[in-house]
Amino acid sequence: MDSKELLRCQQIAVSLAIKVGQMMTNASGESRNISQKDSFADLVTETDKAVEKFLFDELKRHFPDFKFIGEESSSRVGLTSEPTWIIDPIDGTMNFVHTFPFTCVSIGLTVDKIAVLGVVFSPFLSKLYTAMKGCGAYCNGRPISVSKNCNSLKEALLVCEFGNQRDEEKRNAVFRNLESVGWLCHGIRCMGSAALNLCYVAEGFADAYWEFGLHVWDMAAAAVVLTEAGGVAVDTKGGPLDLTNRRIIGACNQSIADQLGNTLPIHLELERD
Ligand code: LIP
Repeated sequence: MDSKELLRCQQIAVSLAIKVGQMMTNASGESRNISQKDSFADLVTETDKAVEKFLFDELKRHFPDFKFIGEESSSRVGLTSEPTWIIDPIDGTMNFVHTFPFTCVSIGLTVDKIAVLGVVFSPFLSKLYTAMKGCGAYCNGRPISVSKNCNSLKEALLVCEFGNQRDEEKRNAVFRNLESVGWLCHGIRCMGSAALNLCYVAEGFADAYWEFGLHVWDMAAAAVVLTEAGGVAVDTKGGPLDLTNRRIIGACNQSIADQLGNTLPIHLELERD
C-alpha cells in the first residue's frame, strides 16, 4: 500500500473514530443493555455492538476490497496478508459499563499481518492517538514520544491487567507475575484498556505494559502508536510481536522490554486468535 492510500485510510479512520466518540458519550449514563461473553467479567454492551456495526458499514463502503476483524463479530480471527481493518469498538468495556473514563475506540489496519496504522480515540479523556508506519505518533495532532530516561525496572512505572478471564491458570499467572515484578519497580497500575495502556507508554506516562490473554483487536492499532513513538512492542518471551498470540510487552525501549520479559515467571500459551 502506498503512502497516499495509507493517508486516505487514516483520514477516514479518524473521522469515524470521532463519530464513535459521540456514540460513546451519548450512551454514557443511559442503560447500556449489558450481556456476558466468556465470563461474568467479560461484558459486551449494546453500544459495543452498535459501534462495530457502524464502523464495519462505513469502512466497507470506503474499502470494499479490504478484510475486517472486529471484537464483537469475528469468532475465528484468521488474520491474513490482505489489508485488514481491525476494530475494537470499545476497548475497556468494563470501564465503560462503570463510567470509568479510561476507555476508547481502537481502529487498526494490518498489511501482511503487520499493523501499519493505528487510531485510538478516548472521548472521555479527549485524547486522539494516531500513527502510520514510518510517520511518527501523535496525540491530538502533537508528536509524542516514549520516556527516554528509564533504563532499569527499578526506575520504571509499569502497567498490567488482570484481564477478563477467571480460570485458575490465568489467575495464577497474573498473581505470580505481579508478585515477581511488583516489588522490583516504582509501581504498577491496572487501568482496564489495553489500547490506552500502550498509548500511555507511547506518550511517556508509563515505561512498560504487559498482558496475557488479550486479542488482536486490543493491540493492533496501539502497537503502531507505540512503535512510532519510539517504543517497542514485542512478544513477552522476546522477539517480534505476533498479533495473534494473545500476549504483549510494550515498552519505552528494548532493554526494559527484555528486563520485564525475563522477570515474568509465567508466559501463558493461550489458544491463538
Ligand atoms: C479488554 C482490554 C483490557 C484487558 C482485557 C480485555 P475489551 O478489552 O482492553 O485491558 O485486560 O483482557 O481485552 O474487552 O474491553 O475490549
